Amino acid sequence: MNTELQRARALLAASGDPVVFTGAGVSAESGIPTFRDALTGLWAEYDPETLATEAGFRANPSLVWDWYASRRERIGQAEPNPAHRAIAAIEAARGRVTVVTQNVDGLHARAGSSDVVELHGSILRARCLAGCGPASGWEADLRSPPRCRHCEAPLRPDVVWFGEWLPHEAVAAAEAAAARCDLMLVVGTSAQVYPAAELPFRARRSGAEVIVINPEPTEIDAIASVVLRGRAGEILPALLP
Ligand code: BV8
Ligand code: ZN
Repeated sequence: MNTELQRARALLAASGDPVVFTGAGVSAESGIPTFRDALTGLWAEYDPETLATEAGFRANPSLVWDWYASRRERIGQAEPNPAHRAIAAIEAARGRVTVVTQNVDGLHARAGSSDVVELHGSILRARCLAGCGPASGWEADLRSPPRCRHCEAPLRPDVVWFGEWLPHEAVAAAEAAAARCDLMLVVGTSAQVYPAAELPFRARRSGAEVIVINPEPTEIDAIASVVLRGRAGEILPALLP
């Protein structure tokens, strides 16, 4: 076993309060394209940062809704992969492990993680564009935005779009976890989207060790105690006792 993996195993074994921070890469081996790869087919010519915005939705509700509907269908056919399961196994072995995710696919919960902070909401829920009611589930086969039954405004996916504030309770929980943990596993994120990408730096400032798991280099590598260059579905199971 290589020394970096041995060091990471030792850090996890010694940790009293590990937190896992994940991005789209943790779901890649479930067959879910990472965020920037998600724009294929009909949406290939669109920039996610314009499509994943309220203005983009208001300009073309059916196009944006269909993009989310197709992603949601794909997620419905996907299964948690060994990375999600290894994270749930860490919790099963030690009790509480907070998972702070940027993903909207719900796969951590489906793998068995019970303390999941969804910083960017969930594609599995929808809410009224006019904000008149709570989020709810939506039927998968709708091909254009359903209407709110209270005010007739279109429903929108219950995700955080670019230019929108993150849910304050999720931000508070994520910041508390980053401040409290003695180890943060940073898995499958390009760390380009803020304020989420701030969290590993916050954990480091609070004295936590940081382990990065990613096939590609990221800005978080500079503050990492260990960088494991590879895929989460292979590396995370190898960290378990
Ligand atoms: C905000 C939900 C305050 C939707 C997402 C100008 C105007 C306004 C805001 C900004 C601006 N300029 C910058 C900003 C801030 C902006 C931002 O950060 N932009 C970036 C692009 C620079 N942030 C925001 O707008 C946030 N809100 O700032 O509010 C505000 C309020 C009002 C006015 C102004 C400001 C909101 C950000 C949330 C956006 N919503 N998702 C949806 O999903 O459709 S973000 C979306 O992209 C994903 O959720 C995800 O978080 C992100 C992509 O990041 P990753 O998860 O890291 O995925 P990525 O594909 O990038 O990387 C995958 C990684 O996995 C890679 O490193 C790869 O190597 C690795 N990998 C691949 N395979 C594997 C693997 N790793 C391990 N194993 C493998 N097998
Ligand atoms: Zn409404």
